[in-house]
Amino acid sequence: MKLLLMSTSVGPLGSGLGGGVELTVLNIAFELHQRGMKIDVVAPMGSVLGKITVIEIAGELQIPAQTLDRNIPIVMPGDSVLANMWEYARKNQAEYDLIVNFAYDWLPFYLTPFFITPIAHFISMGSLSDTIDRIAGQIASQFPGTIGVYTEAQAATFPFASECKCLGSGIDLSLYQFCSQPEFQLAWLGRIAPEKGLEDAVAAAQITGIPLKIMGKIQDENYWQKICADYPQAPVEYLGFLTTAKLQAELGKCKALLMTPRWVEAFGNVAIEALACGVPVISYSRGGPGEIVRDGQTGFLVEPDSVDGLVGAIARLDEINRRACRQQAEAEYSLEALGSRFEHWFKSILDSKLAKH
Ligand code: HBI
Repeated sequence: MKLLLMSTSVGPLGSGLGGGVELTVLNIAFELHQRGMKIDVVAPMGSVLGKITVIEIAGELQIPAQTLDRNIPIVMPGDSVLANMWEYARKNQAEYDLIVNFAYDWLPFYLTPFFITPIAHFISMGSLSDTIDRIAGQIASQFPGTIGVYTEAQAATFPFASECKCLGSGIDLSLYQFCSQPEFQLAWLGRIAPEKGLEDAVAAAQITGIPLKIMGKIQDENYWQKICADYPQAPVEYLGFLTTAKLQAELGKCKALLMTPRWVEAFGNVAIEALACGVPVISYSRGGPGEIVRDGQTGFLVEPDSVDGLVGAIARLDEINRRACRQQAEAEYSLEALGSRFEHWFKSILDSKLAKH
């Protein structure tokens, strides 16, 4: 199978601006390449992806959809990297059996009927805009089976929920070391932006007095500065946007990962990174983490937006067996399992395409 993966349009792969979907593109590309498929990735200038061929495209990045209101008109910069990426796809489509879109934008959906090569769309967030809901719904009914998502909870946010294929996620477990003896610290991972609710984790650190290690890309500087101003005494340390090797070494030393999503987190790749290190996950029971964490077994699910709930769960961490966390990651979130789910999805699209002719 020859695949062309069209990356997210909000930042180069490897920059962290694309959040969890960067990891998904990287993992799918590596795993399917491992299986002997021809994989090319089209992404904004500055993207790096190891041994996988990346076609770097110039142009202005898209505005992150989660920063915009639900019902604004479609916005595209003049020299749009997204438009340039899809111009490349149009010109080279004949070389590929399937094109896979990972951008959460109107254009790729709109262009789908104009292409000869079939296009699969992996949607990486819950419903954020009326225009995406509408155009993706049209594609879902015109090209059944071509919309993929992470979780049921994410699918449920869309009017076309029943048309979505739930693919879950996965990571290269060999990159994550199990740690049985944590230090007196907690972790928070992710893009530092309002929808991630970091302030609640900082508040919980202040109440419990347990140091909080914060890792991830500062996407919204004002938001980060406000947290620092609001919690000057909180025992927190920002470690930066780390490589997986450094991230898992720090994460493994933590008593738990705190997840505080304000939105319906589509998946929460950071949750399976923690489990892979043997780190229990304490998360608001919202979105993807609600389908990942086995409450009381591999972490705790807490009433959304309840800092007291986080504090109560932190007090119960001794109930959790850290080995059970690693075992869940191995059972459910391996790269092999993820690769098979995507490969099966792609083949079902090609089979139905052939069936049409
Ligand atoms: N916003 N417009 C737009 N396009 C994307 O591809 C996009 C986004 N916001 C966030 C995002 N992608 C990723 O960080 C998440 O899908 C994980």
